[in-house]
Amino acid sequence: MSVSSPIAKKRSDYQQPDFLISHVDMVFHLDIQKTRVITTCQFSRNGEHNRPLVLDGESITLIKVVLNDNLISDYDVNSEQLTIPTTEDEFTLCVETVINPEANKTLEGLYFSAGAYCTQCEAEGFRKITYFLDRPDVLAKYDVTIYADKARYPHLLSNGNQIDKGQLDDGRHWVKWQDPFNKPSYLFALVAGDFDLLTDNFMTQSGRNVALELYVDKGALDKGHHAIASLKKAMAWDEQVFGLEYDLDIYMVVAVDFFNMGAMENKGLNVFNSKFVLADAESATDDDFFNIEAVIGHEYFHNWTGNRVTCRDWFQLSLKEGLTVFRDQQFSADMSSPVFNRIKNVQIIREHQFAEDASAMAHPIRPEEVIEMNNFYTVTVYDKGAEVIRMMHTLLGADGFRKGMDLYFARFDGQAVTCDDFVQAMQDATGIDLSQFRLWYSQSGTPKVTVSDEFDLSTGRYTLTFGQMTPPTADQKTKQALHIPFRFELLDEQGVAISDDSVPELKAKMIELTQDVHSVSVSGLNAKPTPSLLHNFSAPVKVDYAYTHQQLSSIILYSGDEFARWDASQSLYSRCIHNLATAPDSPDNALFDSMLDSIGGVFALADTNPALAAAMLSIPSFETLSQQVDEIQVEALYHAQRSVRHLIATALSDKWLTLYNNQVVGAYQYKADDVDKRRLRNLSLSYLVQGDATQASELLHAQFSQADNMTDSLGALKAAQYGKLEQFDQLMVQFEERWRHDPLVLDKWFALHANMERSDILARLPLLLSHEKFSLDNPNRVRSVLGSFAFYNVLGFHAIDGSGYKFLADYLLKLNSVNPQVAARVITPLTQWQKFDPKRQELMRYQLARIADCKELSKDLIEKVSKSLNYTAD
Ligand code: B3K
Ligand code: ZN
Repeated sequence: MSVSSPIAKKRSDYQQPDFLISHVDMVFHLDIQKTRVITTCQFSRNGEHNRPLVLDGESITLIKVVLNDNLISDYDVNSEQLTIPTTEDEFTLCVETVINPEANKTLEGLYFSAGAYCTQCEAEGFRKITYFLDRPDVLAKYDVTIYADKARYPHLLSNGNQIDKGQLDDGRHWVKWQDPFNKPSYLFALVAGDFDLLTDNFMTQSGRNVALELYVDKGALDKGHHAIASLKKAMAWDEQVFGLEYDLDIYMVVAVDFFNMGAMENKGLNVFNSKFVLADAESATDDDFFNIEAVIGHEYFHNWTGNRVTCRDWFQLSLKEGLTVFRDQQFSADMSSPVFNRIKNVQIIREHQFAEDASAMAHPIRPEEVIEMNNFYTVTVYDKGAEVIRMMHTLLGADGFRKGMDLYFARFDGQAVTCDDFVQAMQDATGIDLSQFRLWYSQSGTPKVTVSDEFDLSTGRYTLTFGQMTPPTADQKTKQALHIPFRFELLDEQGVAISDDSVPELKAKMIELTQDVHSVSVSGLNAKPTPSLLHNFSAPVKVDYAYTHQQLSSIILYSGDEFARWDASQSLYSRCIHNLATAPDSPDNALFDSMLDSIGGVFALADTNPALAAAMLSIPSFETLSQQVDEIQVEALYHAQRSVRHLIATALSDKWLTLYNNQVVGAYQYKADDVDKRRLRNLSLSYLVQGDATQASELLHAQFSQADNMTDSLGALKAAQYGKLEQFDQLMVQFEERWRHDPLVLDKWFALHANMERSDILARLPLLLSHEKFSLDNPNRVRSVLGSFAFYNVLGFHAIDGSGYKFLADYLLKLNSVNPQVAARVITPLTQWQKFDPKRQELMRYQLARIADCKELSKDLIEKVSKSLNYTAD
């Protein structure tokens, strides 16, 4: 079936705005159902034309329009626009609107939840607050005055500096804020509520004192210290690495429980999902601590990459997001283990971005057309975008990249620019030709680099040939050769890297692939070397080279690149799993021996490089394995993955027990050494539950009852879930009792239930959804249940009777009218039907068609569902 879609906006249709705004004055009279907003803007006509002023506006009630002090009525207003027929070149327009924050469950615009007012304007939410030129290339200075009841909303916050405040006789008070920086409307923010406040300060490198303020739910103050410490680290890091200082006198962060995504970088007033702010040892895991530091860093780094220099239009989103993800990745790497961080980055690409490329949603990091912008905050724009920035870093070197960044800010500070402007700055600062490199911005898809080699024993000449090819994607049939920085080295029989300065690629340990085929030759060798390929994942590509098992083992042991060692371990596991999935009755024993041998050797790394050891001892996820095959055989692949785990668990059981017992950690602290130990300990436990059940059960119980921290409690629960021990249900009951008051911990509990492998999962899910603590209004909760199920409960979601797909579709139809943005995220696994068997494809498409039939379908879902249903393979 085919579905027609609303009209898409195209990147090529960009036009400058007809009018500019120099100043915005806003007055908010906050009321839960009837908030009055009075917006007064100074407009000027942009260029020679006589077109009327057309403002964006959605879900708001227009009260009055005053043009240059005259009340007017000759305007046109419809559900999306307000058109003012004026011929003036400079004028003042005052628009009064009324909005209903309580009814706003989309969590976009101004909304009221959990007793507080909060805004979210990116990408196009400001138009739900007032009529405006709601586009990122209209920059203005804002004055904002907020009126509200003082007792209920003692804190009234907006961007910039507080410049005035007062008290009314009726119990209300008001605060006036002024943001001295020009900004686009998507960076506007307002928060009003009763919070606990944690304060600190940061002295910038030029000696300015910045007040840091963290606003959290009443009683949660103790959980804010890690976020504040992370913020200070991020501020110092940006000064050291990029020479970038914070520019206002105050930096505020507010944590809220109801938020569509992680956080938002509003100028001077970040709003965060409390998941990425609140942490203490008892309730947050090491991963939570890590993520808080990363997201706090990410939003802080946006102050320069996004706020000071912003996007000309939303097609350029990767200009700020790809670059800021790259910056937060570098920050996290500097704060902990670089290789472990790099592995995490790559896992996201392999699990999710490659899957997006293979689906109907495939798009370049700079999309060409968009129906609903919120659908393009994707792993492609963010994470592949970061990989593209990283490739420039690789090609230009750290110094060249820094020069490029300096030039970018010198040229474009205070402006709204394009991805091309960024690349041009990088090129101009270094003289390095990036013309072909720009294709990464316009071409979608996962390039495949096929490597082959030949060795002539008589001459000692070894030739390595690289071919690149990008398969067609749903959005783009023909592809061109890309500029790919491909890092590699050659290992001799002893595992030593071969050096030959007469071969430039070998000297640089990198070949720049720019054509369909390249080759590199080395002479004077007495044996065929082992190529160790794609060091540090130098490009977001798939590599195809016919390694022997011995070669992979040799890379695992000897490669000079830690990432490559991990990658070889994953290739070896993948081989075993695919071998078992396709030939369960005749496994390749030599392959399995080779794998167990190599992996057995990795245990020795646990003392010297525990982060790398933990990563190498973990097998690839189902999602990663899925991207390695043309058609996913769900049960075969899943059971093969489990069998290989089981084999590793039982064949190396003594080693797992020793490893478990060796990880002795004192009272909880979030510090690298302890994090590594807890990771190894919990990894060991998850293997141990597959072996001697009694022994594992005792260990697990002891760990669960003695844990002084959430990492170990949850580690025990996950191991119990994994081992399908009866203990699991019992521990979950205890866990719920202890944590039912804490929403963030309860989310973990919901998620553990939703991704549990059990035959009655579809009967249990409705129980979860009717749990008194479940609400479709709460995005974190929805993601915990529906998201965990659809993304990670492989056997449940892909049940061959289609019940998993139907379950998801039923709830998406409900969520559609509550929160379309979250619905459009959670639908992702259903849209990725292309790689499944014909029967499942049909079942998945059937549910998509059911969703498509919904009369009131949001633009968010229409875009995803219609693309997915209209997809045809070549
Ligand atoms: N810029 C925001 C994301 C906004 C998403 C809008 N649907 C958070 C971030 O990337 O930092
Ligand atoms: Zn961002």
